[in-house]
Parts: sequence; C-alpha cells; structure tokens
Amino acid sequence: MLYGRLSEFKEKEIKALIERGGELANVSGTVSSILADVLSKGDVALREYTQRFDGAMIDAIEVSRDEIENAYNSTDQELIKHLEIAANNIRKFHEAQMPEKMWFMQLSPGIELGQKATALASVGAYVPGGRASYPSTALMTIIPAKVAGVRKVVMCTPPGPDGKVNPLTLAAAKVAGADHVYRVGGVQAIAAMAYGTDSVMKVDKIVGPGNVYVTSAKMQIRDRAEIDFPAGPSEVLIIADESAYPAMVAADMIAQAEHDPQAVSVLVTNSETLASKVKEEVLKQAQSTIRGEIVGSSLKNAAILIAESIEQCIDFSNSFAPEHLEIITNDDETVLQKIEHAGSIFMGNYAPVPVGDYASGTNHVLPTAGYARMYSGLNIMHFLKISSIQRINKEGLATIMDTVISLAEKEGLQAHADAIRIRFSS
Ligand code: HSO
Ligand code: ZN
Repeated sequence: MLYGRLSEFKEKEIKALIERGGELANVSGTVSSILADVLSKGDVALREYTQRFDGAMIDAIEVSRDEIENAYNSTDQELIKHLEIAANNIRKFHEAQMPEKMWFMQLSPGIELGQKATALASVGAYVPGGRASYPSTALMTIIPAKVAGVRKVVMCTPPGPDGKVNPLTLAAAKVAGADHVYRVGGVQAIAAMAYGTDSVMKVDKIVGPGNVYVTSAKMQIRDRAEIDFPAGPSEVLIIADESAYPAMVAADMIAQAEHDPQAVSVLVTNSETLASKVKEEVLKQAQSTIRGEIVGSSLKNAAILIAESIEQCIDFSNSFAPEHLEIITNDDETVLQKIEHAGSIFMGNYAPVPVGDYASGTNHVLPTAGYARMYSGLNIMHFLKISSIQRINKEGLATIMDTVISLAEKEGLQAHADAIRIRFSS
C-alpha cells in the first residue's frame, strides 16, 4: 500500500496508480480464435468451450422456464423479498432517467424540429458467474433494459461444473424480467450473443461486466453488436476530510479490495490524522476479513495519499477518473460541483459503495481503469436510440432554401440543390 504525501511521490508511482488495467492486448489473440470458432460452429463450439472452461457437460444451452421457476420457488422467501426491494429501487431510479419519448420545438415559422426515443429491439446481459456469482448484476443489467422498453432481453451466465446456473442468479433474472437465459459464459457467451447460434438469440447490444477475456471479446464484436463500455477490476477512490470516520473509510477500502486481486482502493485526504488512522484500521480489518487472500493482494494496489488541500484531492480524483467516488467532507456539495470524471458518486459517511452495489437503485455496471473520463455508467440511454425529426411546410422551406442551395452547389451536389428548387417551380 502506497502511503504518504501526494507531493512526495514520484511521478512514476502516481502514474502506475492512474494507469491501471491495460491487459486487453495480451489476450486478444486467444479471444479472437474463440470468437471465430463460435461463428463457424455455433452451439457445438459453445458446448466444447463450456466443457473446457467451466468443466461442465451441457446439453440444453437455454435454461428452461421450469428450471427458472424451480430456482425461484426453492429460494428462501426472505431472499426473494430482498431481490424485490433492490429491483424496485433500481426500477424507480432508471424510470426517473427516462427522457421524454418525443418532443418538438419551433425553430422558426414553418420549421418544427424534434426527436423520438426508441428502445433497442434486443439486448444481451452478461452476468459473471462460476466460483463467485452475481445475482445483483442480473438486476442491474436486465431491469434498465426493460424500463427502456427493450422487447427481448436475454442473459448469459456460466454454469457450474454440474451444468447448473446459480439458482439465485436465475431467481434474479426472473424478478428482473429476462426473456431468455443461457448457461454459457466467457468469450463464447459474447460470441453467441453477437453472432447468434441455433440456441442463442443474436442481440443488438451486449452489456455487463466481465473479466479481461470477456472485455476483450466485447471490444472485438463491435461490428456485429453495440456494447456498453470496457469494465475491468473494480475500484474506489475516497475523498475525505476530518469529518470522515476512519473505521468506515477503511471498511469501504477493504470492501472494494475483496472483489479481485487487482481491485484498487485509494483514499486521498487533506487530513494527516485521518490518513494515519485509516491506515491503522485497514491493516487491522484486513486481518479478520474473510476473503483475506484476495484482500491481501489487492491492498498492494491500494494507496492512502495526503494532499495539501481538498482542491488537490479533487484534482487527483479527476485525473484518476474512478469507477466509484466517495466524497466524505464537510462541504461535499462544493466538491461534487468540481468533480468531472467519476462513474458513480457516493456522498457522506452513510453512502458506502456496497449500498449502490446492491440496493439503493443506482447502477453498479460502471467504467473502470480511467474510462469514466469518456464513458457513462450503465443507464437508460444505453438502451435507447434517438431519431431526429423535422416537420417543415412550404413557407418554412422557403426561409432556408437559399442557404441549402448555396452550400449544396459549393459541394458540387447539384441534385441536392434541385431537390429544393423543384418544390418552388410551378
Ligand atoms: N462493485 C462491483 C459491483 C458489485 N459489487 C457486485 C458486489 N456485487 C462493480 O461496481
Ligand atoms: Zn462491489
């Protein structure tokens, strides 16, 4: 764990922290050969790769309605209730993000301009599974698509060695409203959804997190299907001052660290006292945490940085562009105003990242590795397309005909100019 004054670190150390990720190139060859295999052999390749990578011999690739119902019915009622609570909050928040379906403005007399939002016809949600499974990700990917109005939402998730999908993930898929669920994961799942196979429906867009192979696959099938954005190991950056509770800050750093050996947890603070107390707490809490081994490795990527001022903390955060940003300062409103790049923002001592991971209603599928500079976290707009509209009458066209004709002729496109003129030749 890096610890000390921000100003005293070498540029190299800070750069290493800021430039995380970057393994995509190493796996792209392996990934492209799997993609090609699925394209040419379809379901046969899906079964082969599922046997090779998940150790499961599967027959039916689609999970049947009965299997989903059984999984749902055998899930503890309490747990179903919690899935429903989370699902309702996710639904409400994403409904609030929904733009107006259609609107018009009057540009000038006779010229009305507007736009119309239409949902994508089909979307595929990738939900990681295997050793750790993420029912919460089923909610986070499927619900916004359904809220947007996507007619066909399918989900791919890898089976365990017994060929079965985690029952809670199936229950979550049902609660979220998935139309089809397939027991296939990894690169082969991305290929199946991008190209379509006898069993797996081809979709227009693929969303959801995954490991470096899945991410590389998503980047490589973009000529066949849209994707959301690259997402790698999870990360949190915390901007805090003396109003933060050290034990809580430390707990949030450890929570992030338990995701993945490559997860990144960073605290940047203007308070030396907070920094040293958090360090102490992190070391203490790391000893008793259950996923100690993973936490131990990822804490090597962690940092506690002491800045001269809150301003400097904000600058650092903006250059880091974190997936998750916690702001725990006296004047968090002012800090918020100055934040430019962050996937999801958590304000105050009582908004730890895990509340957004599961249940507050915001989305947990977010850009990592600095991609928050240019990508938004998963939201309703990922599932909509906007068509622009113009409604123009003769008087309106007359007011801009000269402009169109002049520019068209300058581009040497006489027929463009004529398409305007013909409307005024009697
Ligand atoms: N922190 C992860 C999401 C997650 N956490 C799922 C728990 N389950 C990436 O935002
Ligand atoms: Zn998490």
